[in-house]
Amino acid sequence: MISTQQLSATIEAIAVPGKGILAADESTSTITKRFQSINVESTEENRRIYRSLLCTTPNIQDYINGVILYEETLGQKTDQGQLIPLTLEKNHIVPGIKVDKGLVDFQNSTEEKVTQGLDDLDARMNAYKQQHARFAKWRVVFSISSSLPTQAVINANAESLAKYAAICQKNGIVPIVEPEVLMEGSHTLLRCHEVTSAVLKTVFETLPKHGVILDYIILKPNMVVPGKECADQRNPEAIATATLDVLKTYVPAAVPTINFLSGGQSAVDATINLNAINSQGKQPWLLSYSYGRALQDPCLKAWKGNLENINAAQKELFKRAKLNSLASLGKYNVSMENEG
Ligand code: 5MM
Repeated sequence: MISTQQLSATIEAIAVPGKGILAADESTSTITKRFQSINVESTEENRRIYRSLLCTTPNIQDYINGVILYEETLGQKTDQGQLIPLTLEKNHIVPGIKVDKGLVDFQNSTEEKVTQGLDDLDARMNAYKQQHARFAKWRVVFSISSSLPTQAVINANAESLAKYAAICQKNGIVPIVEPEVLMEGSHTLLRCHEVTSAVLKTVFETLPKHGVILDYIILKPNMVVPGKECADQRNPEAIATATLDVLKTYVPAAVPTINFLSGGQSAVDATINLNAINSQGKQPWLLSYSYGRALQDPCLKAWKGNLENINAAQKELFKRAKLNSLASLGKYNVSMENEG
């Protein structure tokens, strides 16, 4: 039996117009790659300094009301000696936790992946709650080629998302449901539309079969975009139209908020496209952001692992959060990139 009181309170705290989620839940191997790009060693202490920097950015709560953390960060403290999730809570930002355990090959394929971590998930939930997490995240990924993804991998990933979401809700934790169609490849916008449709169709057929209540989930999908190597990159309006077409066809209105991933779009492109999506009239759900790279990249580059750069890095994060907040309201203009 699901007690909806906690789920409802968390959704009310997160599904707020003009606010979005920061994805700061890179696994150790992913954050190590990010740090390598700025020549910083990925030690536990450097990861603590960096995640503290993100979570203590002055006034970030004006635009960010949820942060997805990695398990390690739940137990780390700011320089002031306060646990990072508690610092977030104090600033009216809801702490969340990545609960999947990463990707493994699907059956005999090396090209298709499924997500692992279900086995001990129910048992882990209680510990995450004790550590102040009120929502969770589980990501599945799909590569596009002329023959992929197969319906078999779509079914397998939809099943894991649904089982995860049901376990979260049973424990009073709001699940972020993240089915990501990857941007790698030369596929067209139309092909991404086709694959994203197939994925969301299956996901929303599967969630109710496992008793997941759609009113208490956050959907974190990709935007419908052409592959990175596609010659025809299309304009933001075409991306917005294609994205909304898929969402309106497959995502029930009961879902309160859709928070897009950035998926490798540049920071500015992710803002421009979010604004275009929110410039096409009122939709049944909020349409906001849960970006990782598109919020963090300029901040990471400004930080460079140097304590003296912390203020400059926080200013970069604040700027991206503010501009994406405006984009989530359809009030962004690219000329704002050069202001302030
Ligand atoms: C922040 O990165 C998240 C964790 O990634 P790994 O499991 O690969 O370490 C990731 O799930 C992220 O939340 C999504 O990919 C969305 O981030 P982007 O950068 O695409 O907005």
